[in-house]
Amino acid sequence: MPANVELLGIARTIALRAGDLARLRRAEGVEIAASKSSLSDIVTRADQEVEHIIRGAIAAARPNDGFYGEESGAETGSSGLTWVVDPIDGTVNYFYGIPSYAVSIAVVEGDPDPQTWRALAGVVVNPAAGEVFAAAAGGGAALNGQTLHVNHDTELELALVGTGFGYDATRRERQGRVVTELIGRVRDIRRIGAASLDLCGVAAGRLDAYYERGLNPWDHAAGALIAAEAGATVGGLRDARASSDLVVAAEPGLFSRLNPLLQEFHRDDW
Ligand code: LIP
Repeated sequence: MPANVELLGIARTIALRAGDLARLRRAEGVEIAASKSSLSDIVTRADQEVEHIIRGAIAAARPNDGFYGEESGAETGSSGLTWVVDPIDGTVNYFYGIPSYAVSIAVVEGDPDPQTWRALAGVVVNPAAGEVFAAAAGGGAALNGQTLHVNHDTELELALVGTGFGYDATRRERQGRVVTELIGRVRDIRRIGAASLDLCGVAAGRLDAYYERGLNPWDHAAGALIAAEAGATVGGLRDARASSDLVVAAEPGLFSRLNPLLQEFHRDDW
């Protein structure tokens, strides 16, 4: 089994190359290739092209590892490791030219299931901002080589909380009602539009907390490790691990104050 820092090096090299391509394609103009779960859930030709080069580079570097990507699906490997990839997280931002999108690459031990995997290394590159967030399990988290630490001792009423909304209109309405319940109890809400950058925002102290329901594994695989390595508590509903039911990341004290509220607001299955 390679060391986590070796895996991180592979992830970083590939993510930087993928980020350069994403930025180039954005400058050339972005075309929608298809829509997925709804008309607003788009995939661009750049998403597909970027994932293609990521998948090829990982196969060349780690031919026996598994792959699980947003656009090209899953392939089981024989090594016990799986690369979990969102080629362009924040696709709608990318399509509109909003400079908050990211290449997210993580490598996990075990099945690509957030309920059971052990994340070993993760990289989130925001090409528009020239920011590289990275973490190896047990090795801390960094932004462009500078060590990251979450905020601490944040009271709920002074917490800046990130969240996001799904592509299904009915779910978005429910998520909007959760924001209505929460916004008067915290400092303010931010909707950045890319879960990986939200989670890296918690790691960097740009957000005190982040939560979202309905995320796919590739949305949070790398960012959750980066947040955890920067000192955040990362979890899901009640004592569950982060999953599509709910992803919550916050500095530990705030997590214990925020999580009961989020459990109450997400008590129903919707
Ligand atoms: C996005 C997430 C974001 C969520 C969006 C979308 P995508 O992922 O990163 O947090 O609010 O609805 O799911 O689709 O851009 O890869």
